[in-house]
Amino acid sequence: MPTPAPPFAAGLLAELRAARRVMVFTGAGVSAESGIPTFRDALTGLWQTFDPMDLATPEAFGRDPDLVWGWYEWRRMRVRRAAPNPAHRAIAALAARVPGLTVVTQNVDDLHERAGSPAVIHLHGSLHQPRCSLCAYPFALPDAEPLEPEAGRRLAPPRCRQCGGAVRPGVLWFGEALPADAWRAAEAAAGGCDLLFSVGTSGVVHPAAGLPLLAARRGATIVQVNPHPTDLDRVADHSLHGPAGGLLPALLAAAWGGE
Ligand code: BV8
Ligand code: ZN
Repeated sequence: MPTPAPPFAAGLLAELRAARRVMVFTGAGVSAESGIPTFRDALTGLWQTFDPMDLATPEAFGRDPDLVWGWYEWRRMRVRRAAPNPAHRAIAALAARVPGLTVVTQNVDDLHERAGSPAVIHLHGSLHQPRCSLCAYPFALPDAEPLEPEAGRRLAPPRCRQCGGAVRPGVLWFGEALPADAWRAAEAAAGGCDLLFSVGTSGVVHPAAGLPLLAARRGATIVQVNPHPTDLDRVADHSLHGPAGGLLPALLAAAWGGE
């Protein structure tokens, strides 16, 4: 029996129904109920197993490409076996309710797309678009499921067909600049929305973490969905403390009923 959703503030429901341009900004927490470990949650967080600076940097890949490629293939295999959860599906369903919806994610999984969200903006790249680390030539991942390396087991990265360079994951590592077009689109969405959902992010990675603040400065209503408080609690108009997989479908049902 799912936990009954808390009554939502009438103001929140009215603002949501009146919103014409909505931005949904997500982090690893939106995929947590799909079984994908988040980075910083105690006990389950991937970073607990690894030091992020040991693996999610270009230097780490240069130093030990097999360890880094093995870790990302392990993560890609986890994502491939996972399914979108009710939070991803509620976000996809929101597109039918608001005229202008933009989904901006820090995640490198494809669960938003698999739930039906079109044109997702990936600020930190994707597990599904590896490329050559030397000439950036795209690498076509084989259809077969990746080898299941135990976390931390090494896998030699494939070689580029063009130049023989080592293929790297298509994600953005610490110290790398965000893709300019994605960042521009995300800033425009944050600066132009009436309402911004911040779902499942601890808000510690920049410059992505600045997007809800930009929206708030421009007068947007900020709705945070996270079981735990974050720095954004100070800024959000509404902080819904609970799992997104329960709260988002309940919020949409409360706002629009079964219409
Ligand atoms: C750049 C891809 C410049 C790889 C990632 C000091 C201060 C400020 C900034 C910096 C600094 N020192 C360095 C920097 C910059 C650095 C940075 O921000 N560092 C941080 C750690 C301090 N940023 C960068 O390097 C960025 N680039 O600045 O470039 C530049 C400019 C020009 C030229 C050259 C360079 C690049 C950052 C991108 C790093 N790549 N990911 C990979 O995936 O391996 S970041 C990684 O963290 C993921 O993308 C992830 O999304 C992101 C943020 O984490 P969250 O998504 O928030 O996940 P987290 O686990 O933290 O939180 C999950 C939340 O979910 C929790 O709050 C939890 O309560 C909640 N939750 C749990 N369950 C649920 C839930 N919520 C809802 N429902 C649930 N069921
Ligand atoms: Zn190459």
